[in-house]
Amino acid sequence: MDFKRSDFPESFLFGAATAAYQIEGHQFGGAGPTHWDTFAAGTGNVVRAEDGAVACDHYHRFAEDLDLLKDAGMDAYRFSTSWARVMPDGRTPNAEGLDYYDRLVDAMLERGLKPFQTLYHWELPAALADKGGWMNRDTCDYFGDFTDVITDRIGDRVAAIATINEPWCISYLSHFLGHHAPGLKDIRATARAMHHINLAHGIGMTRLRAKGMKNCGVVLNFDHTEPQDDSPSAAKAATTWDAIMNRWFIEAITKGTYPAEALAGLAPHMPAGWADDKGKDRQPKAFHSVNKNTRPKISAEDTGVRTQMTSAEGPGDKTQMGWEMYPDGLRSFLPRLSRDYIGDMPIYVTENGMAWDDRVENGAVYDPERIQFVSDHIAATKKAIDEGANVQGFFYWSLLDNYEWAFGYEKRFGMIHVDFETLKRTPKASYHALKAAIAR
Ligand code: IFM
Repeated sequence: MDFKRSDFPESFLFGAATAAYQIEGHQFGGAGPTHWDTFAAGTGNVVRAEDGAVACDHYHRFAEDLDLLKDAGMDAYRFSTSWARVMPDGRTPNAEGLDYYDRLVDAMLERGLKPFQTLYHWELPAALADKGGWMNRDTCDYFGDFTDVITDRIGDRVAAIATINEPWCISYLSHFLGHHAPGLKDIRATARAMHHINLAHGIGMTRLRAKGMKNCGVVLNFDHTEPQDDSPSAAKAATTWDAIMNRWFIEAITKGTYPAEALAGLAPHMPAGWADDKGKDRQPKAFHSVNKNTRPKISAEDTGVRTQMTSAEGPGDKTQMGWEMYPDGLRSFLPRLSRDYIGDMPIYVTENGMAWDDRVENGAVYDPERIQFVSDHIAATKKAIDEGANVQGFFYWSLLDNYEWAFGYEKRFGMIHVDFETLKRTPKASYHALKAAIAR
C-alpha cells in the first residue's frame, strides 16, 4: 500500500469493523430470533436462504480474531452489540448475552484495542418486528431501554458508542426497496421507519448522555450521487435521491429539519404528529461516522403514473457487489460533511471496503484488487483531511468475510478469509499489506 502511518496525525486510528449478526453466530448464547432470521427463511429473499445462525462463530472464536487485529497493528475494533442477544424478546435482559459482551470488551482492552461500539446494526428482535418494528413508534423507546441495559454493563470500558448503523438501509432500503428485512415496498412504512429511526437515535443519545457517556455519535452511509445524463428529469431525480439518502438523516440530526425535496414525496405518508418531534433527534454528538462505498448514477423513469427514481452504477471498475470503485467520492464527501453540517466535529470513516471473489490457493489469498482499493481510499481520506475534514480514524470493512445480508455468504469483504465449512481463518495479502503500511 502506498501510505504510511506517519502520513496521518499521531492520534489517527486504524481499525477494522464488523457487526454482530454478520459474524457472531446467533444460535449461541441465548440470543432471540431476529427479523433477519425470518426474512432469510422466506423464499428468494437471501441467496440460498442463508442466515446468521453460525456465521463466523466469532461468539466462540473472538480471541483468535482479536489476536489477528492486534497482530496487524490496529488501534481499534468496531463491533456491534446485538439487541436480540442482550434482550432476546427485545425487552428482557439475557445474562448470558451481557456476559458475552463483557468478555469481548475486556478481551479488546487486554490487547490494547479501543472498543468502538455500535448499538444497533440491524438484528431487530423478532418479537418487536411482530409489533410493527420500525413502523411502530414504541420501538424507539424500547431502543432507549436496550441502550440503558447494555451501557450499564460495558459503557465504563468502551471508547466510543454509535447509536444506529446506516439509518437509510434500515428504513429506505428495507421498507421501500425491499432488499433487506422486513422486505417491504411500501411508502407509508418507509416514511414511518425513516422518521422513527431518527427518533430512536435521539432517544438513545439522551439515555447515553444521562449516564454521562461522552464519546457518542451515529453512523450514516452516504453515496456520491450524480445524474445519469444531462436531462432535467435526471437532475431532479439525483437531487431527490441525494435528499433521501444523504441529507434526510444528517439534517434531522444536525439541524432538526427534513429536506423539502424528500418531504415532497414522503410527507403524506408520515406518522401523525411527526412535525412535533422536530429536534428530538437533534442531540449533541461528539463524533460523526461515515460509511462510504460507491457512486450511484440516478435517472428518472416516467411510468405514466408517476416519475420514479432509478439508480445504476457509474462506469468505473466494479467490486464483487457490482459497486463502482470511486475513491474520489470519499475525498469530496468528507469536506462536504464538515462544511455543510458538522464543522470541526471529529469524523471516523467507520466502514470502507470491497467484496471480491477471493480464493485460498496454496494456503494464501492473493487479493491485489483490495490492496489497491484500500490504498486509494486511504489516500482519498488523507486528501479530505488536507481539504479541511477533521477525520480521526479509518476502519476497513470488514475484518472477516461474513454474512453479507441478502447475499448470504457469497460476497467476501474480509481482510481475513473465512472458510465457512471449517471456519478456518486465513489472512489475505491485503491484511499483510495494511499491517506493513501501519507499521511504517
Ligand atoms: O455488510 C454491510 C454492513 O453491514 C453495513 N455497511 C455496508 C456493508 C457492505 O454491504
